Amino acid sequence: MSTTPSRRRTAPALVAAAAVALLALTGCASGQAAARSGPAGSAAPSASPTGYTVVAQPTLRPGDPLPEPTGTVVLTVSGELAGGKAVHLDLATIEKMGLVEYSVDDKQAEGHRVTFRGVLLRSLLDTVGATGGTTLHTTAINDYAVDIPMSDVDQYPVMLATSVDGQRMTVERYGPTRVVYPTDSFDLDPVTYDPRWIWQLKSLEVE
Ligand SMILES: Nc1nc2c(c(=O)[nH]1)N[C@H]1C(S)=C(S)[C@@H](COP(=O)(O)O)O[C@H]1N2
Ligand SMILES: [Mo]
Repeated sequence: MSTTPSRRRTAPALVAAAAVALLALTGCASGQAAARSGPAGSAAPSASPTGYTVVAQPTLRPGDPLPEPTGTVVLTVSGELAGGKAVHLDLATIEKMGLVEYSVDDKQAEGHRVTFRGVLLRSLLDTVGATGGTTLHTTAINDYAVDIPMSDVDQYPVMLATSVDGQRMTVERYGPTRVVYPTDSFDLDPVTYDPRWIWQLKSLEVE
């Protein structure tokens, strides 16, 4: 059984990101070089040095008992969980784990720049007791499947989006939930990372 304190790995990455952003703000050349700049004319990276803006603090936190779903179950989390058994989540429960947002160019699905709002995957995993593991095996409603290394969620503000541009995402619109990567704020090679933008997410298995 792994006792890896994965949450702690988040801190250095965020501190580093903040330092880079501060250097950029002060106009330091090396800081500017380190911060990713998009093509000329594209929107500036999200205002926050962490790459996301906090919209709502969590009201459901790690260690709190998880409420039984009252709405439609949109996501099942299984595998290496502190509670031992799989967790079934509705949108309301997911959104109690704290809401963040950031904008990205969603070339692959929406086809343009949008703002996603949702919960950080790291927060969701911590709240359901998935503090260990090295891989997230994910599957979608259409049976698309992809593995997300746990290091992604520790290093980057990978989001489980529950809305896009203020609207719920239907299945036709790649919902009800989708995994989103912070491509505005971090230099993420599309060859590696695009396949990890799984939409119509159905399940996460922690291994
Ligand atoms: N649910 C679901 N999510 C998915 C896919 C899919 O088929 N179904 N394709 C993935 C792959 S392989 C990539 S590269 C990106 C973009 O897919 P597209 O180029 O087919 O739009 O979305 C990913 N997310
Ligand atoms: Mo792909």
